[in-house]
Amino acid sequence: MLFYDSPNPAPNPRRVRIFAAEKGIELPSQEVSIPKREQKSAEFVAKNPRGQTPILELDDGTVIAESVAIMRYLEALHPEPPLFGTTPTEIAAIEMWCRRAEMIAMAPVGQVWVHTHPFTAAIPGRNQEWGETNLPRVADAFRFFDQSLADRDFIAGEDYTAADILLLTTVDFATFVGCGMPEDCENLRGWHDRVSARPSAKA
Ligand SMILES: N[C@@H](CCC(=O)N[C@@H](CS)C(=O)NCC(=O)O)C(=O)O
Repeated sequence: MLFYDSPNPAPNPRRVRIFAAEKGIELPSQEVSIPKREQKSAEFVAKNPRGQTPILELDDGTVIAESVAIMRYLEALHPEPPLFGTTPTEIAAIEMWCRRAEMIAMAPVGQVWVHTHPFTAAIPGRNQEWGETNLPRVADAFRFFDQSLADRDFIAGEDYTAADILLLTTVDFATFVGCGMPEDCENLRGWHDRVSARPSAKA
């Protein structure tokens, strides 16, 4: 298999790298440069019509796009340690927090990134005002996660899971974009210190 990766600050390939590091999986990788727009080359778009990284190409030519789908594939191949849960309740809780990380936090961070950041200035259809409208949504999202972390060490419960990976990559990308967690988010900051101290966070 071959993992088509893009370096930080790209948050979605980083999810997979952290996930693989937690599992001790070595992924043969090829870098796709987003600044050079290699993800839009005809060769890459033939593999992923969305023109985005990451993707995982299997030896039989199957291409898995979407970072969470790749994480699920790796979990199925390497169930230990489980990062998507094992009991029905754990599986549901982790899914709930993964979806919340993506929809409540990552979605508005993505809008701030695409519509306000200097790196994305050339993107057609950019709307600075819309991007700025999302700034309070990002802060609200981080405060929601902050409150949720008041009574536990990790976002989906007492164990580190895929949901922590999605939230960590979102928080770090938001910081890069310039809309990091508000000062008053003490629980979120404590959680961030905890998950960032894991060796996998260096990915
Ligand atoms: N939902 C996708 C999002 C993929 C995505 O947005 N990838 C970014 C890198 S983090 C990308 O390729 N951006 C360049 C572009 O959209 O042209 C996933 O989870 O993999």
